[in-house]
Amino acid sequence: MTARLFIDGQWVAPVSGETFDVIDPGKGKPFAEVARAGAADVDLAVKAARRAFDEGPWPKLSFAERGAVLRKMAALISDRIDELAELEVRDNGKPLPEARWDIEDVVGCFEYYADMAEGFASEQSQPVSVGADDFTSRVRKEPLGVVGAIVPWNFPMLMAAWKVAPALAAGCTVVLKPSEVTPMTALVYGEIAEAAGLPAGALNILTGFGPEVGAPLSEHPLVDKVAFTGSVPTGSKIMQAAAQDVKTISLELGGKSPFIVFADSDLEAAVEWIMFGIFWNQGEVCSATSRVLVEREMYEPLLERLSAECAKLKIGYGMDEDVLLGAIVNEAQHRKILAAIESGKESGARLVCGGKAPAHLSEGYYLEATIFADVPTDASIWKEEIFGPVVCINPFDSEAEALREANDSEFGLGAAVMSKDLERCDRVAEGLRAGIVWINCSQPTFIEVPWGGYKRSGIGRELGRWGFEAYLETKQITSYHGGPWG
Ligand code: TXE
Repeated sequence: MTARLFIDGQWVAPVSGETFDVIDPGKGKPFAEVARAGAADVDLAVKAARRAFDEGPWPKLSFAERGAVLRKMAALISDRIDELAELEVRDNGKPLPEARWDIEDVVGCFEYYADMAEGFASEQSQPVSVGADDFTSRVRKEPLGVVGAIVPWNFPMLMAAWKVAPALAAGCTVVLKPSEVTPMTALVYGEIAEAAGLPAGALNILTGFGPEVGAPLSEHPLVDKVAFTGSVPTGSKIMQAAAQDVKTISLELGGKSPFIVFADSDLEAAVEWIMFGIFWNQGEVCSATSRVLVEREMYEPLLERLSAECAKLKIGYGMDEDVLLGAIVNEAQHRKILAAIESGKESGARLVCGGKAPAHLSEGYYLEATIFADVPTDASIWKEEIFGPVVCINPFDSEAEALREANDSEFGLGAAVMSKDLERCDRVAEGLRAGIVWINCSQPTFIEVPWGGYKRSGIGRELGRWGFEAYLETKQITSYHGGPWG
């Protein structure tokens, strides 16, 4: 599969014959070479997906038949968990146990949508009363068409699964474009698709760069929907490209997720969830707990405890034992985070701990766990997504102030609230303008519930039945029984 694209069930070289290196961020060195697709390959892949959709058999199978193929894919991925987790560590830099969770979640995602497809067949035709005696209507759910799935580098195989599994279960055909930064596990989907007996063209995989593959894919007139996870500027470009042909889109974009901690909270619980919320996956998480608002009484004690915990975090290569903070995904992201830290220092915020690359690691792209306190609310580190192990913490004096500060953001993906007063938690949860709100925790993600953001954090929802219906069209079929048919 190396340096090949997966198009129409075949492993093929890109039209240009070009390749590019994949870097292991934990070592800062190349470890693989993949094909560099371009617009010509996009055209071939989209046409293969179009043919597979228009001529079948994939969209014409029953939901239950497709469910069975997805179940096989889940089993095949499950058989390769160890290998795939290691590949994800080398590609992305995350610690091995976290990479294992990712792959386990990939398996869970394919199983979940296999179940959903199998249980969905009976829902295809529901009579609807239309209030006119001579008419009956029924509503059918049908696959939406050809999907361009464009995914980022923070959870490479999992973000692809969130799109590929429900899209295939629904009967769509897919062109998957992984991030150029982490293309390796996406290619394995091609092997899994072959082994599971997915028909040729139902899933196509193109490795390559955003402007060279993502842009022509989102502009291609034969694509019906673009499903995207990534940055706001790229999401906006995709939305503009999709507008040309009035394509359906779903966008899961950035965040600057607040966590409100009231002073009646258990201090250790707050420490645990904040540490997890911002340092899990090196903080390269769209819903990361990047802004913490702490009721003043607890502010200094919490900062002290968090700083002590940061000092204990083992930073290092993702394959090494006990590592909790792995490598930043690449040099560019490392540079971007360091620049954000510099701007934080210049803003007058207090650097509580971290703020630089750890001295003991001479190769790879590592950063210390970093905490800023007393952050001016107009500083860019308070407002903009950093996408790294950097948390900003400020005090508050009243519930109303906390809610106002939490909502004062152009983003609205995740948010969290912690208090022993559960009524207050519910009240605050309802007041938070975000698509995902956690009470007394932060980050746990379940496949059964919708995932997506308010405001600039995106459009549409993934996961659960919402993430399945996002790949279905809704058709009414209305029959007249009056006149000669009466
Ligand atoms: O994102 P891009 P990048 C944020 C995070 C990070 C920043 C930049 O703040 O620092 O984005 O990361 C493809 N048309 N997030 O540059 O560009 C690209 O090849 C179509 C948040 O990696 O959004 C990749 O496959 N596609 C985020 C995908 O888009 C294009 C996760 C995402 O890359 C394209 C990652 C174009 N013109 C980064 N240009 C989250 N919400 O989880 C690029 N791409």
